[in-house]
Amino acid sequence: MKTVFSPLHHRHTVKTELDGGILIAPHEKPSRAETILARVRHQGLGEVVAPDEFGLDPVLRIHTVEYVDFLRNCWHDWTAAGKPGEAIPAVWPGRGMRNRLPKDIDGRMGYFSFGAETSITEGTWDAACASANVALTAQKLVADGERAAFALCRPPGHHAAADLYGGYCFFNNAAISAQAFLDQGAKRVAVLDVDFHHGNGTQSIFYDRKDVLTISLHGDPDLVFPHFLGFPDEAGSHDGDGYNLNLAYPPGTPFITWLEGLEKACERIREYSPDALVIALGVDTFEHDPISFFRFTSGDYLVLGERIGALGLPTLFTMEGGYDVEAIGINAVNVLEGFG
Ligand code: Q9C
Ligand code: ZN
Repeated sequence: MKTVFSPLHHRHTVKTELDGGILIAPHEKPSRAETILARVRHQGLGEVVAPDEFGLDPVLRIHTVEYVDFLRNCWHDWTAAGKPGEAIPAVWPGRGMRNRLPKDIDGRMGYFSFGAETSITEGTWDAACASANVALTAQKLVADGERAAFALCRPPGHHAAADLYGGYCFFNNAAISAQAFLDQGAKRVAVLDVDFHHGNGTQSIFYDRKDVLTISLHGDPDLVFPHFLGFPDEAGSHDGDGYNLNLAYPPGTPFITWLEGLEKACERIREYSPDALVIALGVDTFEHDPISFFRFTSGDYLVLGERIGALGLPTLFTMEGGYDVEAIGINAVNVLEGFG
């Protein structure tokens, strides 16, 4: 399997993550991608290729032009306003207030975000664009006939909605790629999200559509991020009714329990019979992940990959979360090796 990787991910290197009332060293850091890349090479998974440049058209199929403009100008506007630190929102349009885009940068930060843990810096825009290009390059490999490809995306994408960033995500690489498959002739695409956290951005983007089936297995949002989406009664709306599936699990969930959910997800995917499959691949389900509460072992990821491979579909993997950097390479590449 080929891997697509861009060193431009380093442009998004932030010093801060708001957590517990203080600014900590971010969990989502450059060494994550470098460790995965080193493991890809060490295992001889396949060729590592640089991304092509796709421009913003495929991004604008998913994200609004106002949001894309905001992200492009965010750092400039933030520093021009004299802010001394990294760009962090502190105010949002709460219940009963107006959903109106303000001129002021503090207002714009809150308008286009759903959390404050995701700091923005000078190179964030460049890295987010590169991450989307990585996904689109891998998507093209699959559309052109490869059985599978690995988009080693950083920053991740599955929490980003059409006009919202958060959860360390800016552009929804999995959604952009799913839309690219459709725009290139696919009739149906499935997105299966195996990251520990609910794929709220992907769900919301495709919630009223049936040309993209969205499935996410994740920690119960009653207990963990993203808190406000990802419950099992969210089945889709309008045309999309019946085309979203959420499977939520409690703290301490071991792989064998989660695997029953994966089998349900696979059954639903077989019934849907998509032309392509996108896997939002997070390995923050790992037993030693610092911000999560499942109990997967490294060996479990081989089985996870094998079950996805058994679907026999053209498959694109987009990298999402995973914060135990020591194990992230082994765990992510185990999925790809298990896939076969
Ligand atoms: N105390 C992804 O896995 N909450 N994003 C962190 C830490 C945000 C995870 C709280 C988690 C976002 C792509
Ligand atoms: Zn995650």
